Amino acid sequence: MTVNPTTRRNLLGMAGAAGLVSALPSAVEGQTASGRSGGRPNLILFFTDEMRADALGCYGNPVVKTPNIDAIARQGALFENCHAQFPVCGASRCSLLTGWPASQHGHRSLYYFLRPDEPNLFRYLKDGGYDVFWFGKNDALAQETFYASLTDWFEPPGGEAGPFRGMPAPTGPVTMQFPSTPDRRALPDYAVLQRAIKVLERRETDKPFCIFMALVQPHPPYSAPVDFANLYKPADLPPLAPPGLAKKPGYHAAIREAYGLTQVPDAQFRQIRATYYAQVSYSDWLLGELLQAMERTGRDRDTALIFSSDHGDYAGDYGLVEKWPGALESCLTHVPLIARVPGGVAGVRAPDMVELYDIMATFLDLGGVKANHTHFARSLLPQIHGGRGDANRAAFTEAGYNVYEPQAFEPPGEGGPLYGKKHDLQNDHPEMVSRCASIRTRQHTYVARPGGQSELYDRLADPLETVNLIDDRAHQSAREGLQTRLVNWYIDTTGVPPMDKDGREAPPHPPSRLQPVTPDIRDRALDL
Ligand SMILES: [Ca+2]
Repeated sequence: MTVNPTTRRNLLGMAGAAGLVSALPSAVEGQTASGRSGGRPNLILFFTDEMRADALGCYGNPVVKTPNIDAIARQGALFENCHAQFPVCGASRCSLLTGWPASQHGHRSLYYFLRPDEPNLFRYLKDGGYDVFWFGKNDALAQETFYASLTDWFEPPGGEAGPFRGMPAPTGPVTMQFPSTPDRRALPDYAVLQRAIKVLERRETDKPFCIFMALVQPHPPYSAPVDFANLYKPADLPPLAPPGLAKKPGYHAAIREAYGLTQVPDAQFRQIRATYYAQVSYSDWLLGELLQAMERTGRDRDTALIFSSDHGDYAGDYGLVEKWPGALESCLTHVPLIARVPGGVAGVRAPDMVELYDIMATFLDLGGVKANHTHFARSLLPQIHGGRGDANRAAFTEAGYNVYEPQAFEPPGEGGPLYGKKHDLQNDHPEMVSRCASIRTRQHTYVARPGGQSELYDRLADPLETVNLIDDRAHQSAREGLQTRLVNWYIDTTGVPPMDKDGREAPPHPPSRLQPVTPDIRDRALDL
């Protein structure tokens, strides 16, 4: 029998979350569950993949049920305007862990991760005395960086594709819709959750811990466990941004053509959105399981929990699915960021612009660990404790890659039924993934795209970014102000030197004996 999570499981979750609200103390005081007194908080980053901020109840979604996420927002601080540094996994996560924009070290692909000579949040925490656990997908550290940065790690076998192995390959348009999966506990994210709970239960150490839960949901394929799959009716959803809008970048039409999406009716895009929302509710259920385990182990009292995601998803907006490496729509950049920190003020809603990599500075601040590199992330602890943010701040996001950096492209002929056409399109038409950069203020989105269509939107009047004002004379001065600020940001943030220094003198030892050693000279020496 199918269990409808709204009628049973979610109600239990809501009851549990409501209990947590009253049970959560306002500060870390006295003995913790392990007997560790006071000290630095444990840290958990519950990091979903491809979660749009506007898909959550606490961010104003009128349909989606996210009782557990909403609960931690009530207990902590919700950042209303957080944007990622890049709309793609690897690049976004490299920024998250360094506080660097992609332009600082060229982390703008799925194939260049943080190497041992680059800084990362987790190595700082490990060097600072934390046990650091990484459970879930990677997409951020080069393999040789793991040992120095992490205490332990676990990647569920089979990865993202695991639950869909054995299902028939989809034919027809690339909608990325798959059938439901049978068991909510058989998905990789559930295995990640179990590993995290094991850390919560440990009693044998006084070291604080940091757990990075690098989850897969609600990443496509659009498919939810069967008892979530029918939570939302397509007819009940708010309108999607329509396809065929004027002055949109070329990849809108190119993707729709290449994927066969021009044949897909609006009703099917709404079904995609409904399934995506079901996946969001599944992620919320996982968080509820974690919250219950934190309460059971007493870890709710000494653990700072941050909920966020690496970037968003089209989920049917503009007649598109998934995401695109050269795209900068707000549905891809605007991510949730909620922090429930012991001692923090409950119910904060911070309206100012913040950036995803602020998580790095916030965790370092909480852990009392200093970064040893110049970065641009800002600690969010002032807002978490009820203070004001920076009302003049803007958020910057970069995307894309150009033909002179073929190493960044997703390889042609690979990617299978879901991503094969994506790979081929960017290789056949590299102008569709050309480099671009954006600045967002609370009112505007401005996207500079030298190799394609630039964009300007007034999000207060047009939150779905449907009317491109780039050529509108009435918005000329706003555009010029944003352009100047974007250039200034590049001037200010690009190419910072490392902290260690090279001596200005030539090295003390000359290179070597300058006389060349030919084979006959070598042989004569060997024959003595
Ligand atoms: Ca991702």
